[in-house]
Amino acid sequence: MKVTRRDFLKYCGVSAAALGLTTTELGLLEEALANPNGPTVLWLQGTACTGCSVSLMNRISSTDPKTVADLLINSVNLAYHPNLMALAGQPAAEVTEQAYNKGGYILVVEGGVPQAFGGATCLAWDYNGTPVTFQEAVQDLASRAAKIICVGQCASWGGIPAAPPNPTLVRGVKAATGKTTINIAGCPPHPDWIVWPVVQLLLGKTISLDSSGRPKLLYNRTVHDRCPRRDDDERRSGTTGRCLRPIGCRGPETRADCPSLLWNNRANWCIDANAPCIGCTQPTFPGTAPFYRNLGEADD
Ligand code: FSX
Ligand code: SF4
Repeated sequence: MKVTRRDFLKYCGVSAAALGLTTTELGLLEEALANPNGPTVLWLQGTACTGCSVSLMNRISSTDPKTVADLLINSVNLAYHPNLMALAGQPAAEVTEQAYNKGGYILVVEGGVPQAFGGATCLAWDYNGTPVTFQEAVQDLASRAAKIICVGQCASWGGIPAAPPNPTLVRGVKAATGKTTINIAGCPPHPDWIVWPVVQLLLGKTISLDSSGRPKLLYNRTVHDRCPRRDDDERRSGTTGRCLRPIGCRGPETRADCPSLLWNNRANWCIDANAPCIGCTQPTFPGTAPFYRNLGEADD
């Protein structure tokens, strides 16, 4: 099924509240998508689990447009994505070269940048028979990008691949390139968080970032702020003792709107599935402490 710009707009319309879009902005987005000279999007994947792409694809599959491939290739000019594009090898690498020569594209990076061993532990592609490391690809393409969006913890700050002892010296894109990045935090990020900056940039909007490079509008409140298991809410609903703080919930310091947005096509979210928040949108994630505290060690 070929998905049209109208389908993309329909998706944005359905998710307008989550994406922070007004009716006027949806109209402007329609104009932006109709512009054949709209920005090209290049999506690179480095050291990561591909969960960020999977998260995005999961969201799209339940409603129109049906697939993210259709959405991005036919509506936004997604010129390069290792999992979604039909091209591979040299022809795929040439797509990035053409975009580089033109400049002004949106560079989306998923995954961290390993810097040990000359970056040789993660290769982006072969070009004329020569391997190009992910580090080289990111540094080159970042230099001529209009904007850089880091999707997930790994691209933003290194994430799980950079956890100690980090033998391949994985770093986030800003640390590896010195460029300002828009960090879409989460391991993985919610699909609506991933679409949001793309839509904002298509609309020509400026994205205001917090001190960690996360869009303020997406990450302005903690999970704990809106958690239905807070003591006062619990008292109101006549239940008690459901707060997961005793087993290590990181909701009080973690910035995300999971309690209102919900996950898996709005089916549920971690805490309502009885799992404590593990703080996956914080720059310090995963840290060195275990995600769950044994109740035998609980001190509060
Ligand atoms: Fe990292 Fe993406 Fe965590 Fe995985 O690929 S943010 S390991 S869920 O998904 O980069
Ligand atoms: Fe806060 Fe976590 Fe308890 Fe919810 S479960 S009230 S986020 S500490």
